[in-house]
Amino acid sequence: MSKIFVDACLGKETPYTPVWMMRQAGRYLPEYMAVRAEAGNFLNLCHDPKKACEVTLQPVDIVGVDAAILFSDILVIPDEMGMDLSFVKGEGPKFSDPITCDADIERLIGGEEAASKLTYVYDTIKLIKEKLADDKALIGFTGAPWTLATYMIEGQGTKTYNICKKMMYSNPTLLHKILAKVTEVVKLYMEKQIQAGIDVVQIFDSWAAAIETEKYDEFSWKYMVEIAEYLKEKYPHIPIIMFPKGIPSFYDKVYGNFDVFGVDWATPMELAKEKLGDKYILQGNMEPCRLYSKEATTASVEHIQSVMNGKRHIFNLGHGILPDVPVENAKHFVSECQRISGK
Ligand code: 1CP
Repeated sequence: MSKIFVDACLGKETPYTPVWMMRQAGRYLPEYMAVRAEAGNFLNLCHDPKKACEVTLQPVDIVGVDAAILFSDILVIPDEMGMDLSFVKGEGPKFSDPITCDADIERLIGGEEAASKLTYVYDTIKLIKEKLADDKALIGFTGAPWTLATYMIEGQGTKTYNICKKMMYSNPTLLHKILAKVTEVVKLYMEKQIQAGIDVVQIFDSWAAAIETEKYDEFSWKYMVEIAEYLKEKYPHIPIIMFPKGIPSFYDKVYGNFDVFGVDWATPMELAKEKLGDKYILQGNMEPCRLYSKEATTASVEHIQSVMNGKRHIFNLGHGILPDVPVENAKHFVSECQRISGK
């Protein structure tokens, strides 16, 4: 059976425009909170294929999206490279020994060895594929090497990125060594996700906007393209979505062999269409906070539809859904996208 989401990613005509939401499996769903409570904590949930499968499927059943996204986190990659991830309540992710020098990089587990440790992710994918309806797609994902490196170098989330940027300008060779080592793991990790059964790949560069335009290709985009090209050569039928958040000034320079470009909420869809719409399918881009109001949601869906006209487009938010959004409003977004595009 064909999957409307995969068809849309590959530029084939579809009966309506598919829709999903970034971070759709998560804290705004009471059903997610119940499973997370059973698991004890977030990382236990990631490590438990049965429970991770269950929360992956929840938004498909409850909200009616056209694709599921694997429930995991981008930070399991540095964790399995030996960096000891923890989530401190109220403070987010933490790595106790951030990378500061060559010796730290050498200590990291690389390549096949690191990718092979993520078996719980591949087991989750296999379980999801047994249970997901044939017409729905499963999206696998990774963080972009740059976004992963920000956590590996700062040891946690950051507002200023001062430690990574100090490295970027005063010791770029060291930063490139980290990025190259992460890229090798990510290539094999995504290849194993494909072999386990994912239908589509998304690469999240959530912290793209921390890099000045002139340096964006050198420190992030080229590594994302390297991953995409490695996968496309071996698995040309698997669509790849690139989501570099907040870099409209780089749109003129975007290149590479991938299928879908994710547009963030601060970039006008008109601009994305003009610069990238002929070359790539566009995904996005409602401002996620519009989900607090049904009227604001409908107005945005109508606007996006008026720009994209149901062609070469996938509906989504322009970044992740927030935990305090009413489930009813998330359902409203999905049903409005489907109504407006003719489902
Ligand atoms: O308390 C909880 O239940 C944990 C909250 C949570 C969840 C639900 C975290 C911690 N991660 C996730 C799941 C997750 N993370 C998914 C799968 C679910 C889905 O999308 O439906 C995905 C794709 C991610 C990806 C992710 N993790 C990104 C990239 C996407 C984005 O939103 O920009 C990033 C940057 C992370 C890091 C992360 N994970 C979690 C936290 C609190 C953070 C830090 C965010 C920050 O630094 O601000």
